[in-house]
Amino acid sequence: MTTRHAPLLKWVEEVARHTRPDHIRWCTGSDAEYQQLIEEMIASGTLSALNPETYPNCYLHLSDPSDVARVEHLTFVCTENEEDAGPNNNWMSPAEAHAKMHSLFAGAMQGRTMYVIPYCMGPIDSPYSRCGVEITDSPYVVANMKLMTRMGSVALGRIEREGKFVKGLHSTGDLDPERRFIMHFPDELSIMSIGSGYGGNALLGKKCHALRIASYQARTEGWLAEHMLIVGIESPDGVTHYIACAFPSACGKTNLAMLIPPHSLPGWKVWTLGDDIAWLHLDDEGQLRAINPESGYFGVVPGTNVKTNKNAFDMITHDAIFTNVGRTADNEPWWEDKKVGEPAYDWQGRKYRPGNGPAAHPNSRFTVNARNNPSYSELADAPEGVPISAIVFGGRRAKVAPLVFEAKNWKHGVLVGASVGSKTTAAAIGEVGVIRRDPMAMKPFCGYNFADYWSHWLSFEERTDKLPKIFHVNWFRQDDDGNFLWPGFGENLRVLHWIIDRCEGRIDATETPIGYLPLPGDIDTSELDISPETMQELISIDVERWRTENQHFADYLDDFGDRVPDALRAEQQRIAAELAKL
Ligand code: GTP
Ligand code: SPV
Ligand code: MN
Repeated sequence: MTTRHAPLLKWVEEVARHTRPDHIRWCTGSDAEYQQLIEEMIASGTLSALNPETYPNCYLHLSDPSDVARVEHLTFVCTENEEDAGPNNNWMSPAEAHAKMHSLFAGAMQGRTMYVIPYCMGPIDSPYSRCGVEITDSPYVVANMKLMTRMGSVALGRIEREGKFVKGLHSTGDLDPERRFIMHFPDELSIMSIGSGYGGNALLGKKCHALRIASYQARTEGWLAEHMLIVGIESPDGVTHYIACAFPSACGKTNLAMLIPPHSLPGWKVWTLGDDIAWLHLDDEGQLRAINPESGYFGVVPGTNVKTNKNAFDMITHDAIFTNVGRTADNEPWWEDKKVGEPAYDWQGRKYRPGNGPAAHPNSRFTVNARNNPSYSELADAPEGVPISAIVFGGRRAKVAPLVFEAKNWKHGVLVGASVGSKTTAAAIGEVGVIRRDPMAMKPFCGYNFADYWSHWLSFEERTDKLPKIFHVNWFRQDDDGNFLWPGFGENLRVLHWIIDRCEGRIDATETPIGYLPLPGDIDTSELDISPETMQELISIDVERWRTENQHFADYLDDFGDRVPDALRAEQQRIAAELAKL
């Protein structure tokens, strides 16, 4: 296989001349090709097969111990003007970045096979979908792209018809963190990544294309590329509301997207459309619609068990790739909080010893096709996407943020999104557990200046009068001993129930400067082991803490100077003034 698309052919030839692979392989995306790659990786030691009785077609990959998460400090947005990348991004001039990458890629693929992966982000027939081609020397990347995107011949067909595609060049290089960079050239629709084989650093269709490059394109084209799950909530009367939720990395998107309703909410059903990324467009009627550009999941493994997320637990018992988990003596994958089995080996392949730390790396991941998920919605393949009733922001906050509140209007909702703060997690290299500003859960993923991004969000109000309501949730409130106050997981449906009731105008709420809070009793707590006092604490605000929070946000906006939209400043000042009066 090759292509009749001349610019693609020319680029592939140029890359091959420069990186000097032994072989070039155009990927068709067939099941046979996947199986062959798996066998080659088993032969080379890149993968090992897990227990074929209990985990059929499941494989384990152990990455280099220095290559276990996204590297935000080595990720750059390369625009001509530094201001266009904004203080939220690392910036390098395109000329300097090209020079650096050119020398790092010289001969990088010698002795290796170069794979050419045409892929389509989004349903293959959707006008909202976009294509790309990733060139990589990692067969592990090819296998993951097969599970997570529509890749191969179908995507190449669309590229040949449309002509336009995002160019992604990837090599694992020598895995030396000193020679690891992830560069984005939004004006050239191109990405270059070297020195890592892990997740978002290497699967270029995901964060690099579907968020950083796509957000940049979306701004000029009038849509949004967001770090959001998409879930359908069907009430017992048969009405389904689609909700898009933006939570930072490892803050609960996958879990919410495939939630199992608790016994106390009989007749409710949950449908998964996506667990990580949403592309949002206004349709001809002014309705906001979402598609999921991905077709598989790259999800956090630790914490997944029958109680927390049975859908995920079941879907990773077959046809899955595990990265950096431990293993039991009978060759099943093992991770912290799995609740069954015992670890025999850890994620570095060593005999398990508690003194060496957890058996599974905290950012260990599973890769599966979305169709493995028992709650998969066929509408994930609908070219027109699904209509969105509510947008929900959230973060990991031990204090301050209540369980749920509703923004007063779109402008206020944009402030609620822009002021998201959350504890850092193991999804990125760096300190874990420190609060940082993570606007719209896009801090690591917005491909341009956040101030311009907030203006773009605000501009939707001028284009339609049918925008969804905006909410904020926090599943992670803790008491002074560090215990979670809210049970979370399946029980989060109780909060979604309140959100839907608010969207339907069925219930009232308490008005406060930060938004509308649930009235006591409106969040159903039947069958929950939670005291009325705790529940009251979860749905009220601590005025002093919110004054500090508002001031932190005001200081954060200062980093963006004059580019901050006036409407956002005005919202922040309104809230400050109202809080001062309490
Ligand atoms: P990325 O894939 O990194 O974007 O993460 P994500 O937002 O999809 O996070 P995910 O759902 O994988 O959850 C990450 C961690 O948070 C897991 O260890 C979960 O067990 C835990 N978690 C998810 N939902 C809840 C919840 O409602 N309550 C509590 N306490 N923990 C949760
Ligand atoms: C995240 O970090 O938000 C992820 C995992 O979803 S990765 O694909 O590695 O970015
Ligand atoms: Mn993510």
